[in-house]
Amino acid sequence: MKNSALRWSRSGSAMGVAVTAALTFSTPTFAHDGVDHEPDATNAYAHAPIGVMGDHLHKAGEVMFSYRFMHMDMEGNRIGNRSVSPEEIVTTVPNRFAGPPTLRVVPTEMTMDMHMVGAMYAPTDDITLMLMGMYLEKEMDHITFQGMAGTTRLGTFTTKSSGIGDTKAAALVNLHDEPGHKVHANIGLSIPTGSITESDSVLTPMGTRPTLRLPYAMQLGSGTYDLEPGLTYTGYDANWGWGAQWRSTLRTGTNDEGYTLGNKHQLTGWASYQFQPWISLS
Ligand SMILES: [Cu+2]
Repeated sequence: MKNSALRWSRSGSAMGVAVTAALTFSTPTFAHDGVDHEPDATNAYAHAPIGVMGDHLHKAGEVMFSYRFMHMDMEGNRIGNRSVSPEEIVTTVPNRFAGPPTLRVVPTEMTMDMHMVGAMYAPTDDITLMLMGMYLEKEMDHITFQGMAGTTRLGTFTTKSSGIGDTKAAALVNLHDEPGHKVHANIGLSIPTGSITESDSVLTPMGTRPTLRLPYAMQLGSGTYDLEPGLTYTGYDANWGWGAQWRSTLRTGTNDEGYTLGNKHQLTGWASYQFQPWISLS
């Protein structure tokens, strides 16, 4: 009963901040030949925004290590586009499970910190291999309402989960490369290294504090091997860079806990202007 009330019904406003650092090594043979002025991966504006994975290929022999940090914050609850208060939820939103007729525990805020460590290596000019591991810290704040009905606030509680997330492996395959325009395929696999059995103590409407399995959003992985196909286009001229990426996450099978997360389809576009060779705005 209480577990059902912990489900993150709809995310409200979401915001994020991100930082990234990357280090590229290339063997002297492949280091800047100086023949053309095409941006390579060491130019800041050759990169897409941080949320975009696998946006660039490397030249044969190049190795890149990267660290990215992302912070995401989701606050409030919505039904459709309308913001709803915790009081409205506990008096109107039906509890789909056994127990009180409406939800009695309402999530109010969720934050996630992601630390991502990545490595890229290009065996040839046309193929770049990627491996990425991540460490996640998640927190969710809730309000618990007293008893089976009514709007008396009993108290608040925060659940936490942290640990390694799913590991991503990918091959980026060049499909088209001419000055100013590049297209590559992303062939990715997400390996279920993240835990799906995280639990924490919750405050129930009866005032007890049992330890329960956390909802899907608070788990650290999907629990399934996921295929991540995609297509990336990048373009540039003297000072501008732009691009678009389609990426899907297709779950395979059912995880050990007997569920499968939904498939995801994302389309991202970006543009950036180069002020200095080492900084860009996007
Ligand atoms: Cu790279």
